[in-house]
Amino acid sequence: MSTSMYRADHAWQGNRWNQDMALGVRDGRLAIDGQAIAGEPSIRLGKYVLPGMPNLHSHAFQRAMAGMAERRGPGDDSFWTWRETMYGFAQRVGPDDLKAIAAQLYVEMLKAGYTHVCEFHYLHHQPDGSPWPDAAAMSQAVVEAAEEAGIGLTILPVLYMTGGFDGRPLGERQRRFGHTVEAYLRLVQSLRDGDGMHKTTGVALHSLRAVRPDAIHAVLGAIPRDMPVHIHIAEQMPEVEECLSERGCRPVQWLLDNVQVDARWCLVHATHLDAGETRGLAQSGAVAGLCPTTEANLGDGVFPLASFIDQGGVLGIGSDSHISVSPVEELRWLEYGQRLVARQRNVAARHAGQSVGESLFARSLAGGAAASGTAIGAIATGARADLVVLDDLAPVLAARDAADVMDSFIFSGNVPLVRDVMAAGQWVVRDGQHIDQSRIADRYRLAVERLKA
Ligand code: NGQ
Ligand code: ZN
Repeated sequence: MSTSMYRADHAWQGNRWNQDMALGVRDGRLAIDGQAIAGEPSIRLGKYVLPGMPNLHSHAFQRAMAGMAERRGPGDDSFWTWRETMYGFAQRVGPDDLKAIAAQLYVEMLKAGYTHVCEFHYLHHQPDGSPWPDAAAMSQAVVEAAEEAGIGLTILPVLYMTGGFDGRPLGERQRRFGHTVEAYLRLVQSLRDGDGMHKTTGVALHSLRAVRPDAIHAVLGAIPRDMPVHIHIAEQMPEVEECLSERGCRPVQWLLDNVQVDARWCLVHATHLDAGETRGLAQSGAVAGLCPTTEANLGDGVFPLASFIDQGGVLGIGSDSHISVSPVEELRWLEYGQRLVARQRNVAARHAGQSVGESLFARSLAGGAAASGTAIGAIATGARADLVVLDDLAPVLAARDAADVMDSFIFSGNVPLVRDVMAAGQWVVRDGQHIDQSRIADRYRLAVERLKA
């Protein structure tokens, strides 16, 4: 296969803007030759070219209920009342629905500048809890949706076994999520067969509430050492308190003390951390998976960003419940949550002169790539060719130097500044439009109307 040559006026590389960069794309991956030479045959991508952002946490089916849990119930609403609404919706979703919803969601992600998604997938079985004739039917629906949309996928089949820290059985509406360890490992193995540049299989433990210690150890002992491992860890205070009373320590501490937490781990919603946990998590090299718009929407709490960064912690972003689908909004709210609590400005920039937008963008590329378990998140030789071209004619970028572009992109835009998106060397978004968006949106509408009926 031949190499296609592109050039960018400014390319985000190695945590900074490099000027006049030549980018080769071959077999879906990048080959960087260095500075573009004027007059050399190549296609100009645009003025500002970024690596696509990995989205490290998604429950695709929840996209179709976004906005449907914002009406007050009889008492005080909370994460737990939202979860009841979500369970009610989840009951009705079958493989075709899931494929239609996920494909629409992934189109939206690409248009917003995400080029990879880690799908934390636990809607495994039929509504009554029995397996589909093809036990992997729901996972397969996710895989096919990602292929249709053209987004990179880390499929994380989720192990879900118990309804709480005390080991109580799954509730009636959780039965669709359940597996034995043996059946779970069979699912993981069957999904690994199709792995390649576009798809990586990892594992996910739903939470310490849902997986007993012996099952955690059994899974970790059975999978390759380099497989990504994701877990929901400390999102809500009631789960921190339940962990304290059942296990005598907080959830992040329990994990750090009982398994080898390292760079292949992603701790999603590591929201509630004491000082020791913040240090331990930062030193472990694991990724803190932050989902600021969902965490705000669900009333979770605020992550200790400044001290985590200061201790060398790794972080990435996810859109989780998809109440919003945009890396811009995740990063903006990550910073704004800190400002509101600390009554300070420019929190994610940790030294004088540093840009908040650049700090957050660079960190979430690196953490997102680590959580995805594949070579993405950088404009570098060998990385998958996932590129985002900004709309440099957008008024909010007028008169901005490269040094101010990231902050303007993250903080000042109200319309998407993403113009073109390349995923694995293929154009999937041109001029703000996804190449298959009308077919995928039409099918999505039919699916959600069917689910409503
Ligand atoms: C989930 N979502 O699995 O979809 C969870 C809620 C739970 C978020 N944590 C359910 N945002 O944690 O039990
Ligand atoms: Zn989640």
